Amino acid sequence: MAMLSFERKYRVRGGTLLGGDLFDFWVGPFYVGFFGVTTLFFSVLGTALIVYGAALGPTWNIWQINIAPPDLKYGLALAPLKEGGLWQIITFCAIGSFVSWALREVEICRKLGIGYHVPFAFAVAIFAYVSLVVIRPFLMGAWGHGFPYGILSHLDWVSNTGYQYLHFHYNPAHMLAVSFFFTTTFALSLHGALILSATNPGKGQVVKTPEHEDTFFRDTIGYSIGTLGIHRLGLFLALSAGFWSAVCIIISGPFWTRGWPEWWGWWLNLPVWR
Ligand code: UQ2
Repeated sequence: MAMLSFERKYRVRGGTLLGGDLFDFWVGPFYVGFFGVTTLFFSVLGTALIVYGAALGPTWNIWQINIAPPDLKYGLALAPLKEGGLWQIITFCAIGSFVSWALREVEICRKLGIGYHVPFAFAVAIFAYVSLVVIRPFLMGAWGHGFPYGILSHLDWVSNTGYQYLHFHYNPAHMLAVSFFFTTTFALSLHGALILSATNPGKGQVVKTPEHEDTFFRDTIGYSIGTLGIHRLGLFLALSAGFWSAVCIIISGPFWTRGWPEWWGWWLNLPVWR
């Protein structure tokens, strides 16, 4: 693969967090680094263990393959390999590879001298996953509260966990998370449509400028957030969606054990209604 002239200029030594110059090289287009090695190690081992777990199971049906966490009776201890121990090691490998990937992104940001927005954003996604398989199970005292690794089985887990709290839509943090997810898609649809409208003005016409983009929104709603602003808003909305998703599941169990509709009793019990 040919190197871009830009890459020739910026493929420089340094910026590593760990390993110094030892892993500071590229394989083809890919930066390696210490964390490239650990990403590869954890992802290959984790994937192999998933395939092994599937081989132990009753089916090769891709929808039905399931690698379950340990029974609740094992608490926060290590379980036998075929009784959830596999799930525990796979979880360890998953977190190991996700965090390695984030740190490899940090090293690349340091080389380029750019901000850490991308690894930060990825860290929020990692936080959402870790909430489900480490933080909440830990707070509830058993790894068995983690979700199972399987296409249908994890959906069943989400459904069952939701119904344990009667109606998850009454969870205030869930309300915030859903609202942020919807607003994220709204903002991206506005942005995507606006960019394409300005860059595809029609046959024979010249591509339009950001001033045209600003003017469209000033004419329609009296306000334009601006070309940089829309990306700040998008990042904020998307990270908020992930953050409140993590909060909504961490508070379910460790901090609220009854049905979520009941939580709103504080509102019904306000002295102003009496
Ligand atoms: C905008 C702008 C962009 C955009 C978009 C807007 C030129 C290319 C989409 C319009 C966005 C607004 C007014 C914010 C909407 C608020 C929410 C919460 C969805 O002004 O500047 O840059 O892409």
